Amino acid sequence: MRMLIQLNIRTMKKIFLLLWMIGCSWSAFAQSNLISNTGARKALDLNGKWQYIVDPYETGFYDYRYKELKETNGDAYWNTDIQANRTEKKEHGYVDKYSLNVPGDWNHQQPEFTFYEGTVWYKKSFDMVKTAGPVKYYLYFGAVNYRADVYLNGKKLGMHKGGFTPFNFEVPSALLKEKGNFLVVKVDNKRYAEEIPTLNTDWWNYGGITREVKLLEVPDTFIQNFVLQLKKNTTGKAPEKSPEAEGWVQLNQPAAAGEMITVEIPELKYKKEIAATGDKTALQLKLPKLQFWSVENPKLYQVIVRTKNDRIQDKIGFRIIEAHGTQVLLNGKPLFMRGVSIHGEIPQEVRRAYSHEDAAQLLSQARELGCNMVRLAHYPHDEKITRLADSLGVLVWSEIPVYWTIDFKSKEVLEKAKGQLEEMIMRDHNRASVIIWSVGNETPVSPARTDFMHHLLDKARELDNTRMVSAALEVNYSALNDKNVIDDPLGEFVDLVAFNEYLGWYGGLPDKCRTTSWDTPYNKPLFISETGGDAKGGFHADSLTRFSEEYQEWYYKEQIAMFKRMPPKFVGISPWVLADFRSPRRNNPYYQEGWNRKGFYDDKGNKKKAFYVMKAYYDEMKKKKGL
Ligand code: GCB
Repeated sequence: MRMLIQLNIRTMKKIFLLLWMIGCSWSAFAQSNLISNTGARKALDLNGKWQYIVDPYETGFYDYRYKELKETNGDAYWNTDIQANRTEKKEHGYVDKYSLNVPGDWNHQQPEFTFYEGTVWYKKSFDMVKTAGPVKYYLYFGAVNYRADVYLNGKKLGMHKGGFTPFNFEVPSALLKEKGNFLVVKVDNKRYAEEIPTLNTDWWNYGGITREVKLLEVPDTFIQNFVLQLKKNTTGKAPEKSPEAEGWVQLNQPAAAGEMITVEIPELKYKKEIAATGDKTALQLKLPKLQFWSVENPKLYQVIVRTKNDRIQDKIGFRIIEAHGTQVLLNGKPLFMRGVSIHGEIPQEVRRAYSHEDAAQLLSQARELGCNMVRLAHYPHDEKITRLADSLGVLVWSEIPVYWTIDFKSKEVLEKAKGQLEEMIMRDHNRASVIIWSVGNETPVSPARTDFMHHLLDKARELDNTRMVSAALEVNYSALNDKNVIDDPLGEFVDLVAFNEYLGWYGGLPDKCRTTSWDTPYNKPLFISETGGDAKGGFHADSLTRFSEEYQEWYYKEQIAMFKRMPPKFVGISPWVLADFRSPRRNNPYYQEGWNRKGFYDDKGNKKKAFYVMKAYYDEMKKKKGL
């Protein structure tokens, strides 16, 4: 009898194991809903050295007939321990000699990776202490470029595409061991016509696990995400002293009957209890008198959200941003954006930016230029930079890589773009610094493209109606005449009409600016989201010599004189670009050598002459317009 019971328990255990394994493979290609604010969660840091196997032919993924290998296949890479069973034939394996740092692109870590586009298998072993009691575990990735297939202890957890946004997969607790977990990620940064971005970009396609990795531990029922922002304003007036805030709290599963959610802002002595409804509970709060977040006073409040089982906190600034008529108002006051466009790259080390120090370098360079705003181009940057912007009082334009010629006719591509948009917004919707969600850059006008972009703008508003939505529009240089009108049909659907112009670099000489004017038929604020010309740092010549610092200096002098003649609806600019950045398209053998040289700073961090011209203009504008 005892034997029988034991047998039954053993069989039941097996059945249980089998059931969750089936469940697991069902969810193999579905991403768990994104968990936000992960810095406030208990987590095991999985950064550091990861072993790797470079696999340009994807031998670990396809068999010799190019059929996908099943994960149970003994030849599969992720189960490989090269030391075990020495008589077995193995043609791959992970050893310390082949290691890469995570976070970090692979390109800058080994010379043979500089131009690499393909598959690299990453492997990390880790131990952990499992918490007794009802908790859940999630593997969280800040970003992997571009496709990540994730396996733990030989079991596939899921797949994610999109190189600049976070994702997480739930890890069944039974799959985790206290010792010797074997985590493998197949990373593939090949470019495809039907992906986002597509085949063609003017930036380096850095591959790898480019942002942080961690194993999150959360309560069984937990707060997956919450947002609290001042209620959208359409009046053009300054917000009330005791403003209304709105948002929601998302749980990972429906709340128990009668469960309450508490929102607390200790510094304001504010506390409110709200009855939870299903898995998403709306928040409508009348806050006490507070200090508004702004550029001069980036005040953040600690906001705590609690349920019976969980507690999460974030630092949130409260402000209102609004496009009103032809102005942009920050807390009811007209704003002139002294911006600069930034790539998420550290040129001195020829690599992707990922750390707090990297964010500090980029933002302090922008602030030295006199900026109150940055355009984080052309993809969502690391969360550390939007968080730092919050605490420094720098305004942010955040964008998805819908860049140039995406396949606008494809529904699947639209879904991919929506996915990236959602991940960007869900990560950063509590950041006061973020004032603009941009759905793309320089997309060529056609009915299919306008429809595609319109869908994205609608989606951005549906996800977050408290910020402006926009896109960087393009100017057709061949049609340039002295009076240029930005009448792109997408202008009807954006809050801010933004356009890129390179008059004097791609079109004519800089003195063309003297006779050129810009306007838009839309009764909306007008913003120049890019302008610039190349200069190789340290190359001096007369101002007519392209690629010299003098040419770039002249370019900005003429541009600035033109800005001064812009119509009153002109609300700012984000010139191209803060620093020189790597691009496979830029191969002038004297001046570029794989670098786009339009930076105010060169690749060593030196300021070019144009820096001082732009800075003088920004100093003047700050005096004139404030903030
Ligand atoms: C643009 C693009 C930007 C390029 C830049 C250039 O219009 O938006 O990604 O890098 O021009 O340097 O040509």
